[in-house]
Amino acid sequence: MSTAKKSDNELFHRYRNNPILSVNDWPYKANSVFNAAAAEVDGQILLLARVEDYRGISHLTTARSENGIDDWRIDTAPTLKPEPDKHPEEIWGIEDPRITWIDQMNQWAICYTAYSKGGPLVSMALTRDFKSFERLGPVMPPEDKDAALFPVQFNGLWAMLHRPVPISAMLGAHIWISYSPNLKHWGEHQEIIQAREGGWWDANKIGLCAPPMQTDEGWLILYHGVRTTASGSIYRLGLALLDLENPTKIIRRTDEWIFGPKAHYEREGDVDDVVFPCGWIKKDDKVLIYYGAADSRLCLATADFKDLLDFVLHCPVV
Ligand code: M1P
Repeated sequence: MSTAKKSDNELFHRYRNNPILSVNDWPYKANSVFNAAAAEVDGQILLLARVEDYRGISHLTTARSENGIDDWRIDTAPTLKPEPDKHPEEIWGIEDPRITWIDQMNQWAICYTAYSKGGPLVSMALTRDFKSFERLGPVMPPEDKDAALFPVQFNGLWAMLHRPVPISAMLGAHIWISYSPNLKHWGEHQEIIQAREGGWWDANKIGLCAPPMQTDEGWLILYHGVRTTASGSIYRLGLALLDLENPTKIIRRTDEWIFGPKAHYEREGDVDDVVFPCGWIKKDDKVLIYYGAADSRLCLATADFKDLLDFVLHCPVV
């Protein structure tokens, strides 16, 4: 893969020909294509992209590629559309999916944001082929988003990371873990990664990006931190490591961000200064992140898996 030189302090190299997908490639009219989940399906890279239409309502559409870089084959119509008649919580669209392969169920689980009249909430669907979907409906009430499942059970329970938002912004928005016996009913809620305070890059509001990645050292977590400035928010990325056996326990966390908006396609768009990956793929010794740039287009960046792990392992013990 041909990549651009990595910027200072960043572990990821931007793909030289970013963006990899935009509305210019889309087979039907759309305002923006961004925040895609990613999975390796039948030897191909599948992206489940958030597509926003000209009403401002989002749906999800798949794009498939042999090499995960170009020659994308895009569904000619929305793959997963909001169904407000059956699912009123989807009235204002469905957004920001994360995909996890559940070996035990022999299918993919998709966590996505359903935009209800009461605010954004976490919904879930299952699929074997990304053509037909079994909706499980809302699994967390509003406001809650940025959710993904772990691929395995812990003591017989499924686990999900998610980001509820408290009544007062003063309390900060943090990453929680919850457990379920059946993917439908969730409990044992616990806050595990806190947004920092004051001048930090991840002060006050954080959220999970891609689903947890299993490594020998622990569950590798990619999350975004939102810095509020006089001219708007800046979305940057950091890493954390959770205990393999007990993901409620956080082992390490990066103090510095590892990737942030720098390229023009990340700095300018419908929402400036946003990098927002909902999917990552480990391919041999590389990790590929697929990220929404400025809420407008889809981009790719790669890192050495070893560099990511070394970096987080050299960060302070939490
Ligand atoms: O505009 C930036 C992002 O804002 C929201 O993310 P979060 O609630 O985690 O801050 C989402 O609307 C997301 O889709 C969007 O990219």
